[in-house]
Amino acid sequence: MAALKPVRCGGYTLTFDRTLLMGVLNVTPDSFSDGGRFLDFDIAVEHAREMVEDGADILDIGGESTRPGSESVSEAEELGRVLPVIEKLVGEVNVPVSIDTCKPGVADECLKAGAHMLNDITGLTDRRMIEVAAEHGVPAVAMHMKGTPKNMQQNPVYGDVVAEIIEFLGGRVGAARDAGVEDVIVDPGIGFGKTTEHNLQILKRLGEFRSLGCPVLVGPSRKSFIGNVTGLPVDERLEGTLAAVAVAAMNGADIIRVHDVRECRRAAQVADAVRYA
Ligand code: HH2
Repeated sequence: MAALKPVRCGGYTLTFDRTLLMGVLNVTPDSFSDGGRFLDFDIAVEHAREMVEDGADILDIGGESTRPGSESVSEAEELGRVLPVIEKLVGEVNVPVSIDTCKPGVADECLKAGAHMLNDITGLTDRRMIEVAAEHGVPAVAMHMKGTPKNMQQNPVYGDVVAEIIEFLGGRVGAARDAGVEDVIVDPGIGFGKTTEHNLQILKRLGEFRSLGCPVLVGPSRKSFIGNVTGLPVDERLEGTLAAVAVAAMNGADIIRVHDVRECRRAAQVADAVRYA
């Protein structure tokens, strides 16, 4: 497989000679694992700084929970949560800042404020989202989801889960590139319309997503499949997350989206030592 070309994010360049970590900052009252912890501006900014110190290569800022069963919030509400934090962080941290949203209006405002990357859990299926990414010249993450957060966990069925997701993502990469988005990052969307078995297959066969020729991002952190395997609640899934990070790195992840950056950095370092040995 040809080496991936570096991805430019504003003044930053992501290179793929080790596993990169995207640190999660949820400025929400209701995210599945950390809802309410970072709604306060000062606490959110402090946590972001800590993640950078701990080794985050990218920060991903979200203002709307997409946990199973969640309801959408208004654009104004979402912007009110994320925009002040993004404005503050782009001026002071030394890593790219990504906006995690499925609303083109939110993406546009945050990119105008200086965010460097767009993360769309709806896979760039809204034409306007592709246009926003192209207009700002930023890389865009296209994530696969079956259904919507409200209904996605109601008996998701696939033939070959990996093949179906690759086909979907291939279409989104083509559409985004045709509209002028230079760099698309693909994400199979762990937990978004998938059973535990589907998520395990995705991690096991992650290398197959490299056939798309794009960087592969994956987000296993603290998710239910880890709870289902270990029988543990969300606040006791760190060790399971570390195992998933090591497996993802070994199986070809380029970027892993995580909450516990310090611990995941250490796990990824060891996995990378083996991966690149
Ligand atoms: N997972 C979540 C949110 N955004 N983006 C990408 N690209 N990939 C993911 O796997 C992914 C994502 C869900 O996790 P979290 O943000 O912690 O929870 P919530 O949606 O409840 O805020």
